[in-house]
Amino acid sequence: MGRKYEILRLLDGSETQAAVQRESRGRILLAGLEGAGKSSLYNWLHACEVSPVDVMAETRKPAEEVLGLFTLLDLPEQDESPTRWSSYEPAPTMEGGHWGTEYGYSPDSYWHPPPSSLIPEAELVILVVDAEMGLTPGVFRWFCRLHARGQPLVIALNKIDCLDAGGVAQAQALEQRLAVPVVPISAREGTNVLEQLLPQVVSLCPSLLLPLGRDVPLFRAAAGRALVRQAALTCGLVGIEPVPLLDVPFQLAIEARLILQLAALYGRPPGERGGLRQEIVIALLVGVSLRYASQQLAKLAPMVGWLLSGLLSGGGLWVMGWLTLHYFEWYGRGKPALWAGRRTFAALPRWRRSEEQPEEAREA
Ligand SMILES: Nc1nc2c(ncn2[C@@H]2O[C@H](COP(=O)(O)OP(=O)(O)OP(=O)(O)O)[C@@H](O)[C@H]2O)c(=O)[nH]1
Ligand SMILES: [Mg+2]
Repeated sequence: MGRKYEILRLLDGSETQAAVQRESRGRILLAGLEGAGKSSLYNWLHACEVSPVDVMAETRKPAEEVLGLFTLLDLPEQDESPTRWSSYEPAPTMEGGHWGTEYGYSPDSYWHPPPSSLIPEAELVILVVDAEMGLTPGVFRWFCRLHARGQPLVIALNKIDCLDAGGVAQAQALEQRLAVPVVPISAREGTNVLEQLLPQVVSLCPSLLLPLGRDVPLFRAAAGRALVRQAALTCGLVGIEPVPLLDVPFQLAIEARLILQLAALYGRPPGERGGLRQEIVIALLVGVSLRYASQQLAKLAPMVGWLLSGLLSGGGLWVMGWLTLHYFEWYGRGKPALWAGRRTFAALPRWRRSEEQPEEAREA
């Protein structure tokens, strides 16, 4: 790689890329008793019918279904051992001398749920609870098991469309009782899912912001905006330091990382053939040069200058991040980039735009 690409190595460094790739992976366990609404929630988030929704919720299926970021886990209502059943749960019925013959299950397969040790690893657990059923002994037992594993846990109190007053009172009561966040939702209608449930997930486990944005198209733009906000805040704080130019490497690193994160969010990994290397450099050069010039000037005046510098830093990154976000947003839709910088540089001879653009984008 020639000298002119050295700056690319700095900005598009493999360490930053690897860190962003690590951030892009994650796992969320979507657990709940049968019929609680796991499949409905997954399908609503992904705007398609991927996981079958059962009208006959008691139908038995494999306990675990891995779908990208989410692992759907059916939790049987009954405890692991029939001998441990107590008076509040009915004993299994015998059908003509056979156990559960209508479903074709033997006592072993029918009554043995996955042991706790087989619950898949995840960064966070969403326990889906049927609001109409409430906190049954079965739900409570599984809650205790999942909670004891130490991963962050949020309860999605589902089917609130069937309750009066949106299930707010039930959610509060459950939250007080179990001391974990409870979000009332309707998986069927999508009520509170994007507005409350996913933000709650991210606040419990911030590293899931990027994977969630990647996996859930409806949440992508919100995740992008949150990433831009976080980076702008960090950049603003770094920009307050008083020594001119000392902050520049840090600012560049924050900026490059943000672009890599946004690229990962929209499934455009830098470094791929015809990838984003040039775009990263253009973003950094165009967005940064004006900002740093004014910032370094501002540092000549103490106190006010430092604050001004921090504001310029954070504000500049916010504008650049916002433009980048829109660029990816439009690029993903196959439309021409809105970003003026891209158009300017599109005329450069080394710009291998034709190799990387989707067919519709080239036609547009
Ligand atoms: N009213 C209402 N019904 C819902 C809601 N979410 C799910 N249901 C219904 O509840 C039933 C079970 O939903 P599923 O999404 O299949 O539940 P599940 O947890 O995946 O069930 P299993 O895969 O059998 O464990 C279906 O009839 C859904 O239509 C909701 O928010 N409101
Ligand atoms: Mg299901």
